[in-house]
Amino acid sequence: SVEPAAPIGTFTFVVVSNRLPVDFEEAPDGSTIWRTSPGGLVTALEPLMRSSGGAWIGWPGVADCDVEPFENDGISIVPVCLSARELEEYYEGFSNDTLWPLYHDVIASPSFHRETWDAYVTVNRRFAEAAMASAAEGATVWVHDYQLQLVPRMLRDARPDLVIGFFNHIPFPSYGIYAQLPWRKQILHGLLGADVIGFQRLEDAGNFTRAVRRLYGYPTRGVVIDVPTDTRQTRRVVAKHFPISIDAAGYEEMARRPEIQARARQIREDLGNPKTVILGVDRLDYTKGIGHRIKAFGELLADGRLSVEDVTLVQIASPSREQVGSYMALRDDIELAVGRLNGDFSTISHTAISYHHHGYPREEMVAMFLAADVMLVTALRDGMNLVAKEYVAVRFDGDGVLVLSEFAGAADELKQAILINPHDIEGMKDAIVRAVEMPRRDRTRRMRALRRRVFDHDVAAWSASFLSALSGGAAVKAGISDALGA
Ligand code: GDG
Repeated sequence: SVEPAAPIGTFTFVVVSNRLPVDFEEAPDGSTIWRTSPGGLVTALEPLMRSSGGAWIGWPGVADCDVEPFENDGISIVPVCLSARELEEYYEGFSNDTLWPLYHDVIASPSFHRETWDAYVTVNRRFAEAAMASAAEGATVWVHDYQLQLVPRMLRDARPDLVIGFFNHIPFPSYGIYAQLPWRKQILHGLLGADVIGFQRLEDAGNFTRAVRRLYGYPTRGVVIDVPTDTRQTRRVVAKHFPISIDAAGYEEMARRPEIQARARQIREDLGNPKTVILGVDRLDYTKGIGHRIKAFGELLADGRLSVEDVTLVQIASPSREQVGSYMALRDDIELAVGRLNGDFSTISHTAISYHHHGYPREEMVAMFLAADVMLVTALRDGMNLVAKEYVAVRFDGDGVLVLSEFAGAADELKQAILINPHDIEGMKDAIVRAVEMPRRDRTRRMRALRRRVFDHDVAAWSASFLSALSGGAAVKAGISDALGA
């Protein structure tokens, strides 16, 4: 093997993501409390992290903190500290105001600022250095998402001994859009430092490979890209889709708990026992099509095709990126639309839209899924959309109708949902009415097929297939194959 040129650590499996899977909180007495934040990625990687003695590198969620590495629930946590200025430029700026809108087909217009790019490079380097200092010789390092696209190359240059994977959780845009990015070549170069680059959809992987051909002219064969090295050889890089999923059994287990079922009944009762409860659950983000959904619902009430006596729309909009200007404007737009619609259609006893700008505990989310007859996922663009899969996993009763945007990655798998184009308001209105009126037999038939898909392709299967593509023999050497059941 090649002699590592940088300091090396002791971990054979290292995960790098912008956010750590723990939340930092300060107790009233000034001491630090760490709370595990129950994201999908943690659930997916937890067993593997424990059995392989893995380390997780990431930002702890507060600016200017100075925290030493520590262990949480059997996982080693390595905090990367960021200043308030870096957060503004690297996270709110380049990640969320440049890359996020660009990669979501410019639904909002991306800003291009040279200073925020510089911060992106600096912060990516800090993450890469933390990863290197943790990774043992020959370790597997799995880097996540659009905030850290330069890390694979930084790792490869300093530590050619590492096996490097990258997974992009959001879409990768078509070349015509990607080409707008002033740093388009640097980002591709950064990603091509990985051995395997994973995407949600087949189309994302194709878009990436086409961009590599256009901007670098490297030869590609199917999922393989031959990347030239300094020594006039080529390195084989795989760019392939690995659709992410959820801990389906975990969701079903929660849904079967008597107290959660009781809570679901209570929710319906508190809403005035409408015939139909329609639900939307999203981060308050302009990619999620919340405004389009509200427009369609409002028109259905205005047309008299639905009535507030029978139908309530519950919209959970969890607070998100509240420091970014476009998100502040979005919140105003959505809340104006909700307020208008409720003003026009609600009665004293029936509210048209029950709107909540809150985050809820996961148990409460599961109870809402159980309480909802129709689930609306109307994203204008979405890497995957886990909410769609969670709804399906929860519905062990075989009931419930999923209305799903074609522009969410989940639509590639969840074919038995009612698929919609959220830009087509008439089409969306028809789909909602169809969902509300669907006979029980059809609901069950569709839900059964959807559930089969989600349970057969759960998050454990996702991480296993990514890591086996990454490793071939390397994961076996590193001793992480046992944890995968290989
Ligand atoms: C990115 C990509 C891709 C939401 N509100 C609450 C809450 N949630 C949970 C949901 C779900 C998760 O957050 C959101 O995941 P999504 O996939 O729907 O969307 P993004 O946040 O945009 O995620 C996306 C994903 O990464 C994974 O690769 O699917 O396309 O954009 O799990 O249930 N959870 C709780 N309270 C809330 O109020 N507990």
